[in-house]
Amino acid sequence: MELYFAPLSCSLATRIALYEAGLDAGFHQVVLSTKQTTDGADYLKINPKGQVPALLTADGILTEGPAVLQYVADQAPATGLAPPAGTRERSLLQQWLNYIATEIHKGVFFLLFNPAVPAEAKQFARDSLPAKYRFLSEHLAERDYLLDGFTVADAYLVTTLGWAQPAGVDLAEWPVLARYATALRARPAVARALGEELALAGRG
Ligand SMILES: N[C@@H](CCC(=O)N[C@@H](CS)C(=O)NCC(=O)O)C(=O)O
Repeated sequence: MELYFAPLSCSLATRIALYEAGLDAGFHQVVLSTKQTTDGADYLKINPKGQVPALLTADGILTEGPAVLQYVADQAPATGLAPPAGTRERSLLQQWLNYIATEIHKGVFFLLFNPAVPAEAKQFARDSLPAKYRFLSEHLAERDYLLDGFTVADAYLVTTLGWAQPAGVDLAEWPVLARYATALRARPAVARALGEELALAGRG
């Protein structure tokens, strides 16, 4: 498997999942502004959407973070990174992945980070975050993970929590989420993935 990624972006969740799963993978850094990989490939020929993550598998290219994360988890079913397909628990995992992708990732941070987004839209996104963080805080108040154990949804959520500070959101105001992020970042696979991508982003 080959992961196409950009440091500290949403593709970090897939790197975390790969390390949690103990799977071998190659990594190719994508420069999102030029759609080139740092090893000189035209990324649009690999993923015409030009977005990360993309995972090259023996069967071809797979895109969309929630799909990629579940694919990785399914390569290592014993790890419990995703509950078995067809169960209610698997639907709950998909519920979380979709919530993070649409409400947190695209609904807030995509807007806050994109320089082309007008200030009013950014403010709208910023104002929508407390209700979402309150919902997550209430869910995680008595739990260590979104589901019963660590899953790829936690890999995705901890990735997005890393965007709070650069977006000017003080996670200290959300102690449940701060505790959750700190605990997850202490997991060896998360620490390794985050450490590597911080270094690649020049923040190591
Ligand atoms: N729908 C895609 C969105 C992925 C996405 O937004 N990736 C961002 C990085 S976090 C990206 O590649 N941005 C560059 C671009 O959209 O051109 C998914 O869920 O995987």
